[in-house]
Parts: sequence; C-alpha cells; structure tokens
Amino acid sequence: MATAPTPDDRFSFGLWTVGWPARDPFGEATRPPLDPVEAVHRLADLGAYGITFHDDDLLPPGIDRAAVLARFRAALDATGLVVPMMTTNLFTHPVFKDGAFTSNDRGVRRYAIRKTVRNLDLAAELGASTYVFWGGREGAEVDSGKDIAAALDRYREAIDTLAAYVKEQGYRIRFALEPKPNEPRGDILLPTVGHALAFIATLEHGDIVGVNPEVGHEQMAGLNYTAGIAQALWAGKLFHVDLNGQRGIKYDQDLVFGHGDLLSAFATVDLLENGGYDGPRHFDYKPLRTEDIDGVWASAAANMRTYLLLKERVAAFRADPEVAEAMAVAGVGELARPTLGPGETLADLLADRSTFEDYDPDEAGERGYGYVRLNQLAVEHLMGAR
Ligand code: GLT
Ligand code: MN
Ligand code: MN
Repeated sequence: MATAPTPDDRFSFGLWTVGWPARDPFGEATRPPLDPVEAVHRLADLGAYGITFHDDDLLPPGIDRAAVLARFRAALDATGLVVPMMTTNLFTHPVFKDGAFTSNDRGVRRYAIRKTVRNLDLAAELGASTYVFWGGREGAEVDSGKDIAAALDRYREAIDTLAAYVKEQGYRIRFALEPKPNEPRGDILLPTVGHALAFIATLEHGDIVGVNPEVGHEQMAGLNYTAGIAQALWAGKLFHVDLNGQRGIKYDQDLVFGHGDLLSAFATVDLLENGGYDGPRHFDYKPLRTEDIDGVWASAAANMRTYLLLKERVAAFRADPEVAEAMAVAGVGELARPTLGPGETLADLLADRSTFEDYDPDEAGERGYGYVRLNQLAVEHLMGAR
C-alpha cells in the first residue's frame, strides 16, 4: 500500500484549487472563502510540500499587502511549506476581456506587463523558481477581429521583455507557458504543447522559457498528454506540470488526478517517475462544486494518494519479467538504437543490399508487435491483478 505523502514527493497545489468557492457560470459559490493561511496549514498537514498562487489569489487589489504577506510568510515558516511557482491573474478583471499581452488595446498590454513585473518581484522574494503564464484570455472568437501574426508578435514581445527583466535582476526564475485550446476564449493562442514549443523556439530569451502542460487542457484538444509532455521533456522544456483529470473532449473539468483517463494517468506517472522530470508534481484541479469543506480536503488528499498508488503500480509493472519480455517482443528498446551504424553514411546504407535489394518487406510486414498484450499487462497491474 502506498505510504502517506511527504514533502519528498514534491506535491504542490494552487491556492485557487482548494480555495475555489465553486462559483460557476450557472451558479453562486457553494463554499465560503478559504483563508490562505489555513490552506497552508491544511496542505502541510496532508503532506504537500508546496503552495502556488496568482498575485490576486493572495493579494487582491486594495488589500494591505504588507500585513497579508507577513501572515502568509509566518504560516510558511511554521509549516515548512514552500512556494515553488507563482503566476499572474491576467484574466479575471474586465480590462483583460480581449487579452492581456495580446489585447488589441495597447494600454491593456502595457498594464499587463506592469502587473506581471510587480508579481515577478514578489516571486523572487518568496523563492519561487517557476513562473507560469496561462494565457486564457489571449485569443479570440471572431477571426477577422484578431490579427494572429500581430498577436504572436506582441506575445513574443511581452515574454521576451519579461524574461530579459528576470535575467537583468538576477532572479533564479524560469517561465513556463501553459497551453489550452479554448475556454474562456473561443480559441486561445498557443493552444497545445506543440504550438507553445514552436513559439518558444522563436524567442530571444527562450533559454529560460519552457512549458507547463495541464492534463485536461491537452485532452480537451483530443491529444495524448503523456506523449505531449514526453516531447516537452525531449526538448528540455518540461519545466512544470499541472496534473488533473478530464473525461473526453468537453469543457475544462479540472477533476482530481486519475478521475479522468486512469490508464493515461498511469502512463503519465510512469513518464514523470522514469523519464527524467525533476520538477514539482503540481495539482491544478477543482474540488467538485458538490463538496463541502471536508470534501475539499478529502479531494486534495485524493490527488496525492492516487499519484502514489499509480507510482507503486508503475514500479510493479516495470519490475515484472513478463512486461520486460513483452517490451522486448515489441522492440521498445530497439528504437533507441540509431538507424545508421556508427560512422555509417547514407552512401554506405545505399550500398548495403540487405536494406533494399535483399530486404523482404512482405516478410518483415508479417511481424506482430504484441502491443495489446503489453497494454493488457499495464491494465492488470493498474487493477492490482498482478
Ligand atoms: C486557471 C486555469 C489554470 C491555470 C491557472 C494559472 S489559472 O485556473 O484554469 O489551468 O493553470 O494561471
Ligand atoms: Mn492549469
Ligand atoms: Mn484546467
């Protein structure tokens, strides 16, 4: 049985997750506001190591910043909880209705940069090493109303300007762009991990910019989350992850991790644990609107417990000799071998009759890869049947 979470597991939660009062487009809040200091204590008690937040989650406009920060820092000190990531709210206020860094209104774009710089200073002060950019309002509903090329120019301008600032200040902060295909905008810029990676490749300061892929956001686009973060890892750009659950192509559900596509969550944990990711395991979920405050904490614990149970199941899967055998049959390891031999040139390949003249594609085409058996082994380990 999985042990209880500890700070070594590096589980973190957004303040906006457990603190969501469950107001949705159709109904009022079903839960009272949560004191951020209580969130710190409860998350620490549950075994989390980190808490993350938007500027306005902790410091809404008009609040006594110094007093709130002093209380919050005292709670961090008392519990040992850290702030590994911070981000900016560039979506709630009406000023951002047409976007922040990509609003058609230049004044809005300049304000968005200022708002972000202010919170970057706080992130440096609190020791956050990752700064997330989720551009939920950076998009459009009307094709002729948004010049996409110009919007991408402005997006690049903002990210490069802010990244240059971080470097000038000597902050030890990296940026992580969080893709999402739609909601709240009809279509959002940088809708998938692939779009974000392509955008990052055009940046002047792209060396400190990576991605923060969210399970549900990729699945809303019908994509394979694990494959997406695998490509981000391959590119050296998986700076952070938002773990949660989603059931198919519909609105952004933000379910508990594993409460959507469980087999995919199994593969995700396998990759995160064995693929070289060393960042926080950050949960960006929403406790269901039906839950009371006890249900909120039960759901927070559920994310971590599910992750640890999957980690245990993944270890058993990897240790099973039958799995190793099925992988060998499928040629999983064989793919790591370069297609050309050491020092071999294309001319050598062309001269090698075994690759073409003497190669029998019909015979090679008869090979079975045994992927179904391999997947069934995964399913059985996942179900605790092996
Ligand atoms: C918002 C969004 C999340 C982002 C958060 C960071 S805010 O709740 O739905 O996916 O990660 O800005
Ligand atoms: Mn998210
Ligand atoms: Mn989401």
